[in-house]
Amino acid sequence: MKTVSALVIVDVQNDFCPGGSLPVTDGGEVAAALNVYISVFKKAGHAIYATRDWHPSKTVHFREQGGKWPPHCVQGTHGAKFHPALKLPHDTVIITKGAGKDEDSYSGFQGKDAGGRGLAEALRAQGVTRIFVGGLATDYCVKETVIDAIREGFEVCLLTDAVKGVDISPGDSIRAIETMRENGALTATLRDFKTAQT
Ligand code: VGL
Ligand code: ZN
Repeated sequence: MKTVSALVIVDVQNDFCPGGSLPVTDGGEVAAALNVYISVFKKAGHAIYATRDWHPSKTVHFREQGGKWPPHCVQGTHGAKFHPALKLPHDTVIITKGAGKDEDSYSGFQGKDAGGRGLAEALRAQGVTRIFVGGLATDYCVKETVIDAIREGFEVCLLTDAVKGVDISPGDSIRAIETMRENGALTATLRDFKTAQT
């Protein structure tokens, strides 16, 4: 079967970056790495997807309603916007997730595109069989997105130089990468793409 690739960028939003309400240390730095991947994938003619956390102001996901997190990525706020350093092409497919007040979800595969299609359905409609995943945060949304992608039958490659984690407990991100590998994810860095191109 023909392999068709896509780039899936997970939750590179202001609230997950320094200055935001749930900042990942150096979260903004993934934008620079992802911009290089964006141009590599664009040149190859591959589709680009970007997920966004998109919560109502009250949701079971937030501490005040019994969840785990301080408010973040509230719909329509500055914190919910993609980080300004991330150069998303105009035809990026935006996947919105966590929009329901009873939704305590992490995976991009629980999100929907502008037409209401789930991520798996949208990818399949474009014939995508393999996804390359980067973004925030390694130990939450990236991990859940990768594991769901494998469960949905996609080949998955984690871009380890384009992810950063929350690390509430030290080592969470490293353990998350191990878990993704155990589930069948491959890993790569930009260097693999440069050598593949020459
Ligand atoms: C995320 C915590 C809460 C993430 C989202 O994008 O990894 N983490 N909501
Ligand atoms: Zn969230």
